[in-house]
Amino acid sequence: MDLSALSEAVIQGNIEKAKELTQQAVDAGEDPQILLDQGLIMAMDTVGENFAKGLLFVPQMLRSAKTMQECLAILQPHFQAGSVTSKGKIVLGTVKGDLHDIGKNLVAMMLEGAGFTVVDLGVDVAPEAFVKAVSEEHPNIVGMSALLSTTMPSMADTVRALSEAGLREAVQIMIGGAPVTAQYAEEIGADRYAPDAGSAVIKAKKLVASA
Ligand code: B1M
Repeated sequence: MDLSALSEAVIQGNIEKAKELTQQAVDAGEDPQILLDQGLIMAMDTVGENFAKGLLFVPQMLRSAKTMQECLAILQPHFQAGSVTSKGKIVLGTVKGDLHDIGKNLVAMMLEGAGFTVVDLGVDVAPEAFVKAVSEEHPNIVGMSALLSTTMPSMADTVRALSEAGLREAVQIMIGGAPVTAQYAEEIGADRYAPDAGSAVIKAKKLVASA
């Protein structure tokens, strides 16, 4: 299926058109993963490139983000595996100072679909809030997302805060987000880096199994 019309609708921030095309594609039996990767995520990459080139501005970026979120809501039921027993618990959030949540929400959606219990702390999550959630929720994994190079250091602050609270050994830490790398994960003492939502699920399963 040609997904260029869907991508274009997301780039234009045309919510109604994008929803209609997503629904049509789902009804026609298109693989939700292909819709996601080749229709929606590729569109957001173009939006990011256009923003970086000064071809569009924050309000348009916001509109495209809203469009993507509405399309994701249509895809969400198709990623739910309906697992009964929890595979483990993950406390997840976008780090302090960072408001990007589409990738984090996608990671949450995929993990839930794979049977994990997800405690989503939202965006702009301070290290202390991660520490509080870990002491209250006793998760297997702490997941942090950052989309800005300026907010990545908050991941290191959170690892440090967990150590200072005596909770570092009680959890596995996974990080991700566009500017994040495996090397950065190693540098700050996180256990795993995942480049996308699919690998986040695979790595979460391995982390729980190895704990
Ligand atoms: Co912003 N933004 N943004 N933005 N934005 C980027 C990130 C940017 C790369 C655009 C650009 O310049 N090319 C740039 C960052 C540059 C940098 O630091 N390296 C940028 C900037 C500069 C900014 C502002 C500073 C702009 C301004 O105000 N001047 C501002 C900052 C606000 C803040 O956070 N304090 C800002 C604001 C915004 C909006 C609010 C308008 C909006 C976000 C809306 C929302 O999220 N609700 C927005 C958007 C939409 C983007 C782009 C266009 C798209 C992000 C996105 O949703 N991608 C983005 C450009 C880009 O990334 N191509 C950009 C789709 C999403 C599915 O991918 O989030 O990467 P992603 O998630 C992936 C993986 O990274 C991974 O899995 C996901 C799915 O496969 N992953 C994990 C993510 N988290 C993970 C966690 C894991 C594992 C994997 O484990 C726990």
